[in-house]
Amino acid sequence: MGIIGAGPAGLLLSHLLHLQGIESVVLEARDAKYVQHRVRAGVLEHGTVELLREVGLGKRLDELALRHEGIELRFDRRGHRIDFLELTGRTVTVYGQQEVVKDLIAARISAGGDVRFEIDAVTLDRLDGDTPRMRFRQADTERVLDCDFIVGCDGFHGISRPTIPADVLRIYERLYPFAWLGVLAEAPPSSDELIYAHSNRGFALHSMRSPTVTRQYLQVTPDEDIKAWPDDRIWSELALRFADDTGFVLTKGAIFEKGVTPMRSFVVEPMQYGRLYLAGDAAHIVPPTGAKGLNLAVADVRLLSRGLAAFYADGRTDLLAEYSATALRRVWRVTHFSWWMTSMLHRFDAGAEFDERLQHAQLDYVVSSRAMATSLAENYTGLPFDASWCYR
Ligand code: RFL
Ligand code: PHB
Repeated sequence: MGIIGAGPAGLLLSHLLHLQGIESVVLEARDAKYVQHRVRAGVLEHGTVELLREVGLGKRLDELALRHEGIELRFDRRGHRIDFLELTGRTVTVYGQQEVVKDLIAARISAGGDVRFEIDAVTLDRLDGDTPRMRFRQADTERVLDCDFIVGCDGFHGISRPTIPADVLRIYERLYPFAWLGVLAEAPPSSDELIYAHSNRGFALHSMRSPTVTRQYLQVTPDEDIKAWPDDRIWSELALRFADDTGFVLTKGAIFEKGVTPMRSFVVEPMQYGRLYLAGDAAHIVPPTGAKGLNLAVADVRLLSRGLAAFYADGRTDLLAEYSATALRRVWRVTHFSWWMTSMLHRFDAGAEFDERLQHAQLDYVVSSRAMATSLAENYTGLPFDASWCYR
């Protein structure tokens, strides 16, 4: 098996295959340090955590992660709690993506796994034959690897998806007229749970990584110049957007990481071509408002590993043949949820008063209807892998 990309999708797939006795080679463009320190997602769904535990990756997670039983939606200077545990019996877990990646790399290394970093110029061919081929450059040497299957886990900017002939792929995309400015700060969380705040100055999110580190985001323009955001401006803007009538106080601290993330929804169909499969961000991107991207990558590789295990154990090809169709049902559910959360919580163009009224009506409904709150909670904590045939 050839796997491109040592992000969460590629590394977890390699680990799951190893547990089934299937060997894989993972090719990664960056160095190991970079991959382990890239700051991204923070929220793991219930099912993601259960899976990580089941496959022996729960030790550090259980020591370091924070269990969250709900979130707060804040608007009109008032907070409203959505109680996930009470509504769904499920919780989410706050654990940085880079910690998941560290755990995965450690597991692959201790099992003697073949993960190669700093690999250049990966190209793919013979995808429609029985032995798809990867060519790449490793330490200035050109190499060729013939595989049974290749899985593109190389993220949104990878080479796998563009290798598929354009007339085979259908792309669905939505760009949003804003981005997120994200910071990590040495500051204890100002709330026990995440706060999603809708304000007339724009959206803000209060999240965390540990009892001493907060992760916070501000809605900004897509072309925002990060230099225009010295730390003081970030803190005062966060304070304004989180302000409520109970005197909420935001604890400040030293900001040690800052970045701007554009927002888009993107889905490609199908997620397979010949013996090439796509998983994770290589096949789809969601805006981060629903905290779904990493969890969706995990769901893809879980499904794919089952198809591959059935192929190697019994020669079955049906699960592999259905991979794209099955994965896409969850992908579109999550795409809808992420779009819905994004649309409800952000500020769109000034002057769009009709839209603002609609957002408000929707927020009001979510926090006053048990049915709507349950729908949010069910999606946020993650639809179970076995909830019905369609989310297998
Ligand atoms: P990744 O993590 O992008 O990994 C792809 C890997 O492929 C490598 N690569 C190549 N390697 C070899 N040859 C090439 N030609 C290559 N091209 C690329 C890259 O170096 C990289 O190592 O994709 P993967 O594994 O599919 O994982 C997806 C997640 O990383 C992503 O969905 C999440 O980070 C999204 N996301 C969130 N997801 C959640 O579930 N919960 C969250 O709370 C959450 N918050 C977020 C997020 C993403 C964010 N950013 C920065 C995009 C918050 C933010 C701000
Ligand atoms: C994070 O902690 O990075 C985070 C939390 C919730 C989101 C997105 C990102 O919706």
